[in-house]
Amino acid sequence: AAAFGATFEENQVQVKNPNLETMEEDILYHLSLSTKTHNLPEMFGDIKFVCVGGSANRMKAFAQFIHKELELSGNPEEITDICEGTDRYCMYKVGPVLSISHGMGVPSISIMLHELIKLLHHAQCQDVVLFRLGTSGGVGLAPGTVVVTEKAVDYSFQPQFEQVVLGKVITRSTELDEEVASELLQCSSELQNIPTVIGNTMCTHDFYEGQGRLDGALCSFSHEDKLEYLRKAYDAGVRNIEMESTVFAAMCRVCGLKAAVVCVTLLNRFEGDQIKSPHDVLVEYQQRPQILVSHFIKKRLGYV
Ligand code: R2B
Ligand code: URA
Repeated sequence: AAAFGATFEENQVQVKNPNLETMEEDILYHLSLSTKTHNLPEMFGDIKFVCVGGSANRMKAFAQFIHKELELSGNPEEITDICEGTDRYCMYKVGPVLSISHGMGVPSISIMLHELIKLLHHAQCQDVVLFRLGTSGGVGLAPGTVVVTEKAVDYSFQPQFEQVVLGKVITRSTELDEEVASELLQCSSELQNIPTVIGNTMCTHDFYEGQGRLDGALCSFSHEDKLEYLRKAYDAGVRNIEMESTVFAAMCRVCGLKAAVVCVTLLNRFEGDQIKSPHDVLVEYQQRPQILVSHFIKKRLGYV
C-alpha cells in the first residue's frame, strides 16, 4: 500500500490507548456525548476540518462565518450547540467543519482534545486537519499580526510538552505540520489586511507572571528581568505567547492528526502588558485567524 501513499489506517485518527477497544461504551463526559446514545459516524463521519479556540462566543461566530463562506443552506443564525448538555465546551458542525471551544490553558484544552480525538476516532473520520485559532501576546510584532506557528515551544524555548503521568514527567514532541503552515502563509498573501508571519509560539501555564507580566496580583521580578526574558525568547525565534499550543501540537502529533496554530497578537509585549486597544479593534483582530483559515478551507474544498 505504501506505493500508493498513505494507507486507510494512516488517514484515520489514531487513538493511542489499547483500553478503548475493550470498552463497551465510551462516555465523552465533558462533551455530553457517548458511543451508546449517539451515532457518532453518522453525526461526524464527514468532518475534514476541526477548528478550536478558547472562547465559546468566538467559536460560535466562526461557525456562522464559515457557514456563510461555504454558502451552505439553512440559517447560520440558527446553528445549534451539539454540546448543549454541558456548559464546559461548545461545539458547532457546519458541513465538513467542526468548531469547538476549549477554554483557557493547557488543562482545559487537553481534556477537550482527549474527548475530541476519541470522537473523531469513533466517527471514523479521515484526513482531518486541526487548527487552533487564538489570541496571543506578540513578541516584537505590531498588534494585529497573525502568527502561524512554526514550533510550539515551552518556557525554555524547547519544542516539547511535559506532562506528569503517574508521578513522573513524560516529554512529548510538539512538531506541527510544515505543509499546512506554509499553505496558510501562502493563503495570507492572497488576502488583504491579514499581516502574517511564521514564527515560534511560546506556551505558558499562566497569563501574568508566567508570561513575564508586571501587572498581575503578584510580581516577583523587575522590568529589566522581563525584557531580558522576552529578548531571549525573541532570539530563540518566539514571536508570540499563548497558553495551549504545546499540548495541542503534542496530542495531535501522537494521534496522527495534521495540525496548525494560528493566533493573532493583541499587543506587543516589549511595549506593555495591559491590553488597551478598543473593543472593536480587538474584535477585528480576532477575525483575522478566522478569515485566514476560512480561506484555507475554501481553497482545499475547491471554492477559490
Ligand atoms: C490566549 O488568550 C487566553 C488568555 O487571555 C489564552 O487562552 C490564550 O492562549
Ligand atoms: N493571550 C495570551 O495568552 N497572552 C496575551 O498576552 C494575550 C492573549
